[in-house]
Amino acid sequence: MALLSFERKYRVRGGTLIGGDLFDFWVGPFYVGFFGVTSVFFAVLGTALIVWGAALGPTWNLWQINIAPPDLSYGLWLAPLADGGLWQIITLCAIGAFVSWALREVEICNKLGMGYHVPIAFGFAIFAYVTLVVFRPLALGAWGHGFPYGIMSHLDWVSNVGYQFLHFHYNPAHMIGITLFFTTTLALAMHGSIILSATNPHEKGDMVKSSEHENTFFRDIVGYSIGGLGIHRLGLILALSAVFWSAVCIFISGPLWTEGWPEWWNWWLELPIWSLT
Ligand code: UQ2
Repeated sequence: MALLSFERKYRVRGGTLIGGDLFDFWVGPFYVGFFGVTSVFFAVLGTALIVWGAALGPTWNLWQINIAPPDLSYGLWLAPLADGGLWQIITLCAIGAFVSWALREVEICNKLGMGYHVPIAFGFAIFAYVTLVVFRPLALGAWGHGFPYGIMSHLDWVSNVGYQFLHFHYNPAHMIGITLFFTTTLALAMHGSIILSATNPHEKGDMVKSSEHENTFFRDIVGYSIGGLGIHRLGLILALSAVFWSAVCIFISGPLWTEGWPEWWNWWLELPIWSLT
């Protein structure tokens, strides 16, 4: 793939976290680096193990292929390959590939003199995944609490865990997570619509409007404009908070509370302040 003329200026040497200049090169449009090598290594190994797991299973139907975690009876031990061991190694490969990719992003940020917002944001997604397949299974004492790798099977897992906890209704972290997801969609809808409406002409031949038009629209309608940079900061914090509270929601379901979440709120009724006798 051809290098765009201005890209040469930004393709600078250095900024690597490990390996010095050894892996500091590009393949076509792609920066390699030490973590490019480890990304590809873990991704290829993990994918090969998934195909191996599929070959052991009863079906090649893409929707039904399933790599299950070990039975709960294996606790936190290593399981035989065909009995959940593949799931364990595939999980390690996935985490290796995700973390490698995040660190490759960090090296590219260094080269460009950018902040680390992108790798930090990706780190929240990695954190959510690791919460599901490592932190929560550790807290519950068995790898079998991780979710199975399969298109239908992981949906079944979500459904079953949902029933187990009354669909998380009245889980306080669930409430906060939902509120943040909805607010994220509201913010993006407001942002996307204001950008399109300021960019597209109102009448044929109109000029593209400036950011002052955007400010004025929101000041006229809600009395406040957060600004062009502000809306992106707000969007990022809303999205990352939604991911964070989702992870809290599932982590506390099981390790901290095993009944339906409505009962959790009995702490309020059990406060000593109500007993007047
Ligand atoms: C804004 C602004 C933008 C925007 C948006 C707003 C010019 C192009 C969407 C308006 C945002 C506000 C009022 C905050 C809303 C708060 C929540 C919690 C949804 O002012 O600057 O830049 O895109």
